[in-house]
Amino acid sequence: MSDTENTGQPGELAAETKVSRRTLLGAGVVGAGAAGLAGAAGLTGGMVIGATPAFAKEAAESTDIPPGKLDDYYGVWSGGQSGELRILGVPSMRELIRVPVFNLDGGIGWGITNESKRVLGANAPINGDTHHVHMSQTDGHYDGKYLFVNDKANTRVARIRCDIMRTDKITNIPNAQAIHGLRVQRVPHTKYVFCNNEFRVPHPNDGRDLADPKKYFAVFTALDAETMKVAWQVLVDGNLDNTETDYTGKYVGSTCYNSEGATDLAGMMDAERDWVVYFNIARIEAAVKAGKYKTYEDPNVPVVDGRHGSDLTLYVPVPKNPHGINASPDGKYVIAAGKLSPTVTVMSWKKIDEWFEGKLKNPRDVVVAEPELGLGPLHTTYDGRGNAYTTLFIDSQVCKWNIADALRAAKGEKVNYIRQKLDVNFQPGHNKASMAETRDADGKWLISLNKFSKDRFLHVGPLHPDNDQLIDISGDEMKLVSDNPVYCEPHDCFMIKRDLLEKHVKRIWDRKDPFFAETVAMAKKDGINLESDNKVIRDGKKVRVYMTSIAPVYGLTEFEVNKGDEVTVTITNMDDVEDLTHGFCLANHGINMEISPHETASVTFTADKAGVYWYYCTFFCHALHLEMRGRMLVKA
Ligand code: CUK
Ligand code: CUA
Ligand code: CA
Repeated sequence: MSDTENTGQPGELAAETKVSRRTLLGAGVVGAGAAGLAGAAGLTGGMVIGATPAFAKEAAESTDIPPGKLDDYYGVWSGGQSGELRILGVPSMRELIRVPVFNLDGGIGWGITNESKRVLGANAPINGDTHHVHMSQTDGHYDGKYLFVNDKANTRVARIRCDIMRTDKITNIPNAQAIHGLRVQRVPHTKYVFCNNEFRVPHPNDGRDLADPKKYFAVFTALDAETMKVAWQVLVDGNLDNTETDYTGKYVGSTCYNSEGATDLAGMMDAERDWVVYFNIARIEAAVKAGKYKTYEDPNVPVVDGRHGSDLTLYVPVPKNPHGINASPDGKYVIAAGKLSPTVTVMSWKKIDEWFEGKLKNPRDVVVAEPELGLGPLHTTYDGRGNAYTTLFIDSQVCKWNIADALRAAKGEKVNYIRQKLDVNFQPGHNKASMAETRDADGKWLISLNKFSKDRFLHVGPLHPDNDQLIDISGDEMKLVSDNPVYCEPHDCFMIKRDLLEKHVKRIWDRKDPFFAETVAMAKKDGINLESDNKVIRDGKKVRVYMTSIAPVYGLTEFEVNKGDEVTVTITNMDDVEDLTHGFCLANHGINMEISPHETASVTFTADKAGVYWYYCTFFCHALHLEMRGRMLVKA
C-alpha cells in the first residue's frame, strides 16, 4: 500500500500534503527509539492483516451546526503544557471556553484574584502540564459533578467543579515526582481519583541516594475525590505511566514502561517485556486500616508496599514499553498498548479477579489475546459495538479492530480482526470515541489527537498546531470529517452528551457559592453587605474597598489610599441578567479580573505608586461600557 492511499480525506489532498506518514518522522526524529522500533518492526514480519474491506460509499454524518443551533456533545480537552482545560462543542469543534487550572489567565484573572490564589496556593508554579482529564462517574455513567486533571510538570492534581467550570481544589502529591496517568473510580461512584507517578526518585528526596537509582521508587496514589486529600499510596516496582479502572470498583491497573528502573533511554528499552500492575483496592484499604504501612515525606499519607511478592498487586508482563490502558465499555476487558511492540494486550477483568482469588497461577493467565495491529500502538477507544480503535503513532493511523474476532484469532481461528485502518495526519497519541469511557459508549464520533499537523494548516511560524481530527464512526467505515488545529498540546479528551452535562451547569452564580465564601466572610467581619454597600474600610495600612457593579457603573467611582497601603478591592456583580459580566482592570498595576452575575471577586495589591490610576470594566457590558470606570487616588 502506498503511503497516500486510503487516506479518507475529504476531497483532494494538496500536493504538498502528500508526504509519507511513515517517513515524516525520519530516522533522526524517532532515531532515539530506533533500536526498539527495529525490534518491533521485526515482529511484524509474520503479521497476518487482511486488506481493509471495501465499503459502500456513504455520506459522513454532518458536522454543520447552523447559526443558533447547539452541538450534541460537550468535548473536554486537556491543554497539555498550556496548563489549562478547554471545553469544545462537538461535532462543530468550536471552542466554547477555556478553564484555567495550572496556568495564569489574564482574561478572567486566574492567578490574580484572591479566590483563584486560594485554589492555586501561594507562589504556585503556573507551568502546568495537563494530560488526562476525566469526569466523575456513578455506576459507570458520567455524573456531571467534577473533572479531575493531572499536572505532570509539578506533581499536582486539580479538581474542576462542572457547575461553574472553575478549578476549586489543587492537591500536591507527596512522595512522587511527575503525576502522569489519572483515572477516576467508576463504580459505585468516584470515591477515588487514581494518579500515576512517572519518575522514580529517592525517598525522602532530600539529596540522599542521588547516584543510586536502585533506591529510587515510584508510588501509586489514591486521592479522595471529595476532600482531595491523599487517601493512600502504594510503593511499586518500576514506574507508572497510564492508568485505568474497572467497572466493578475493585481494581485499577497501570502501565509501566520502565520496569528496568533505568535512568536512560537505552536502559528503559532493555527488557522485551515490561508490565501492567493491577491494584486490589479492598486489600489496600484493609492493609492501611491494619496499620501495615510506612510514611515518607508526609506523615499523614500511608504508603503500603505493593512491590513484587505483595498480595495487594498483580504484575502482568506485557510487551514492550506499554503506554495507553483502556477498559472496554462492556466492563469485560482492559487493553494495554505496546508502543514498541506492534501488539496490544487484551486482559480480562474477570480473570484478574480470579487471579487475586488464587484461582490462576501465572500472571499471564489474565491475558486473553495479544493482537498485532501495526506500529506504535498508543491508546485505544471503543464504539460500544464490540470494536476497538487503536492509534498507531508510527504508522500514523487509527486501526479499527474487532475484540471478539481478536479473541477467536488468539484461540487459533483464522479470522481477520482488523476492520479498517484510516490514515490520520499525523502521528496520533490519544484517541477517544464519544461516551467511550462509560457504559454509555455510543459509537458516533472519534477524535484522533495528532501530534503533528505538518502542512494541514496555514503556517504560523516554526511552532505548528496539533491536529485534532474528527472522525465519523457511526457506520461500518471510519470517515474523516474535519481537521482542527489546536494549541499545545492536548493529550487526551472526552465527549459527553449535551443533556448529561448541561443540566448541571449554572447560568448565574449562587450568592452562597463556596468559591468566594472566604471573601464573603471577610466582608461580614467588616460589617459590609456586599450586595448593596459601597465602602472603604481602613485597617492600619490595610485598606479594603467594597463595591458593587451594575452596568454601566461601579458602586464607587473613586477611592483614596496612601502610597504603600495594601489594598483589597472586592466587587460584587449585582446585575441579574445572564451573561452580563463585568471586569475590573486597574491601569498599570497588572490587575484584571472578571465578575459574572451575582459573583463576588477580589484582588489584593500594594498601592506602590502615588498618582491617579483609573480602573475600568473589561467586559463589554453596555453601550456606556467605556464610561464604566473610576479612579484610585494614591497620596504620596
Ligand atoms: S499520554 Cu500523551 S499521547 Cu500523557 Cu496519555 Cu499518550
Ligand atoms: Cu461593565 Cu463593561
Ligand atoms: Ca522498558
